[in-house]
Amino acid sequence: MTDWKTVKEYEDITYQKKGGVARIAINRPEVRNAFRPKTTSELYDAFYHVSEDSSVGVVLLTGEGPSPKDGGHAFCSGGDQRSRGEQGYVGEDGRHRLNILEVQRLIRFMPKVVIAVVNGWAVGGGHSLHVVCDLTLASKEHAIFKQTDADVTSFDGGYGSAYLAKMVGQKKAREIFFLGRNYSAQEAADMGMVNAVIPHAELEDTAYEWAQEILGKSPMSIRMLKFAMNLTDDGMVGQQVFAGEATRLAYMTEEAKEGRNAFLEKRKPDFGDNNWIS
Ligand code: S0N
Repeated sequence: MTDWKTVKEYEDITYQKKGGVARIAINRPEVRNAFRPKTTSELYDAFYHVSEDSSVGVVLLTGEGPSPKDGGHAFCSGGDQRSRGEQGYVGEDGRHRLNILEVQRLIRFMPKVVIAVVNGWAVGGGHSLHVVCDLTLASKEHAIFKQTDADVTSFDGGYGSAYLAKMVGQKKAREIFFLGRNYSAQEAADMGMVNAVIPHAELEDTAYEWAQEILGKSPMSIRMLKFAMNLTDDGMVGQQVFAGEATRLAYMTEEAKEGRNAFLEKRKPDFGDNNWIS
């Protein structure tokens, strides 16, 4: 697809937009799209920017490639092990961070659908990224799912593992993490962590078509449904996010306008006599 428009220039990622769809891709194919602190800061910035863009309803998250070094395909191979310090991943400012978790939270809590377009390796923290996305589409030929967290002692005990277990079941999730094997796109689909297996040449077009189908739906319904499905796994934060949308809906009522107007006009509110609906 060629007619994507660049929204913002970055060093480690690309961020484009077309027809109500944004495309954010990690652009470090020479290291299988591993993320260093600069990458996660840029991902955070782009996801925050798109979350504020009311013309976008669906975000595709993918990896650029193939690698110029050897032609390898990757969605993301997790935290860049060369940037790993004693307390986190070390950025140019010398500070240790685990800020991929902030990116995960943005994906989880944004009122838009995020689709992981897994074009190659999804490994370690890259595997966790696909888990936290709302949907996953995977390349039939190149997607490989693998959890190396227990090999490199850099483990995701949050969405990457516990939420994965809700998705594929406890036994399978434990197998994925405890054995660290490779799984094909079809095996991942059979387990319930991939929505569809797509021939590689059609992957991005198919993701765009899925996005267009979603964009035809009621935006309010989509975000209420996303937050409703998140709620039971997200505790009080899940309730807070869902309740925020309920408050937004309440603001649209005559009752809410009367409450605001009465305060501004320094008078007692008149909510009417027959509004205690059953
Ligand atoms: C991806 C793998 C399986 C690909 O194997 P393949 O195709 O044989 O390629 P290689 O020759 O191995 O790699 C090509 C070049 O890319 C470099 N490279 C690959 N991955 C990384 C990486 N993660 N960091 C740095 N460099 C990487 C290779 O070194 C090679 O470079 P050259 O050509 O110069 O030799 C295979 O590469 C592999 O297994 N990679 C490592 C995967 C891994 O262990 N990732 C880290 C796992 N852990 C996390 O990601 C946790 C991250 C985290 O931040 C976190 C922390 C707390 C809570 C949550 C999280 C979270 O998960 O988000």
